[in-house]
Amino acid sequence: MYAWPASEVPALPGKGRDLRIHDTATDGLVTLAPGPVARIYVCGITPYDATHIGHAATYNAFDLVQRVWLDTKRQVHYVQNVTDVDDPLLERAARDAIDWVALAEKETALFREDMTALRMLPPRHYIGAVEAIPGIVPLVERLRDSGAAYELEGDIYFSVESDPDFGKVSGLDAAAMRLLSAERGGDPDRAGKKNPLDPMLWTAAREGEPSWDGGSLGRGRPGWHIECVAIALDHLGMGFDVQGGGSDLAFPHHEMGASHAQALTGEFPMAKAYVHAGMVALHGEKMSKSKGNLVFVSKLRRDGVDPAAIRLALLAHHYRADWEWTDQVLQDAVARLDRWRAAVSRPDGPPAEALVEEIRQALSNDLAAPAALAAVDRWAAFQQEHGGTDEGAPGVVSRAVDALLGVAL
Ligand code: 5CA
Ligand code: ZN
Repeated sequence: MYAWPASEVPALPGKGRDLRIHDTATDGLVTLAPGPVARIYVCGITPYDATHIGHAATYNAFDLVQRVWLDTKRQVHYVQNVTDVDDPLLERAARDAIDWVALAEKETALFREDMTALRMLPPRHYIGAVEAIPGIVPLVERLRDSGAAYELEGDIYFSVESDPDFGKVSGLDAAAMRLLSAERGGDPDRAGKKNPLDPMLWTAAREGEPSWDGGSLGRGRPGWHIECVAIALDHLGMGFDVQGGGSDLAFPHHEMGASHAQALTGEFPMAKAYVHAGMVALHGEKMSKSKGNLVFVSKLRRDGVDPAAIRLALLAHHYRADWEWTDQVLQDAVARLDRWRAAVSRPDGPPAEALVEEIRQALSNDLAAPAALAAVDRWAAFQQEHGGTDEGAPGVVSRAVDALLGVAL
């Protein structure tokens, strides 16, 4: 699939610091030391509804990861998927009596527009589940042939017990896993499974549902976790730097993905850091397509909200925090954007070098965006009150805010 256009990332004087970031698997901070090309996989949308602020907040976190790496003069190899066939998409299409392909295409197109407006850097490879099927089938065959997977009434399940490292990503106990499995796409109560947690790798063709040729697996469609593993291994290979998503993906999605990859390659972990963003709520509950308590990025844009203000609203919260979207959050961001724009609209101002270093330091320390915003706030307030004589300082600030925070002033 094609992704979306890249906004330019201005080069800054000097060089950024290596990223230290929280890894869910070790529940601690790790300093990543990627090679000249840093590798990141971020789980993409299931396109059955428009991009909401929760999605945007999660993609904002991983956009910052890339901006920190780019500032260390590395290249970034970024891969993202689109879960363009899965139960929730098919269910929504059936509910609304529309073609599931048309629904997926429409919502993916809107996602691209939202990402472009928010200045999120595009993935180098943007891969749909459907187009990944030819790569998924041989992996499932290998898992079955090696005994890590088994058949149940035509469906193929992965056996979590085949992986000695199972549980190491989320660190959850069996009871918690079972609850989350039922909530998040699993089927722990299906009779005949070896372990209730075992996830589906290949769903045999069902009446009225789309299906594809699965070679020796028979016709069917891919499971959710193997989709991301196949795409990640194909485009990045084992041991890439970051796998990212919201905290609701730690279990089962990233746990199962690590297990599939372990069974396929004998290695753990698939990613050096498992990075998870907090959940954004609305009216006290996690924003979710299934609940419908959503604030859409596209709706805000249609209402005339500057995408840079939306971005600042996201940046005002630490990526690991769970937080609540309110009108006040947006108003504060709009006011901040006005202050910053006024401050950089003059030809000179207070020196900017220390500010650039403060932003760098904040972001390299587990993406502390709120601290970066506070530093820019202080510079802008000083400019407002006292001005300054450094020619070109406002330009430096403007480029730093663009390059490191993705906000165009
Ligand atoms: N297609 C799969 C990943 S392979 C999926 O989870 N799609 S999604 O559309 O449901 O979510 C896309 C991303 O947004 C995921 O990383 C998810 O964790 C994140 N996300 C969903 N809801 C929220 C929320 N309320 N707050 C923050 N992030 C969220
Ligand atoms: Zn995924």
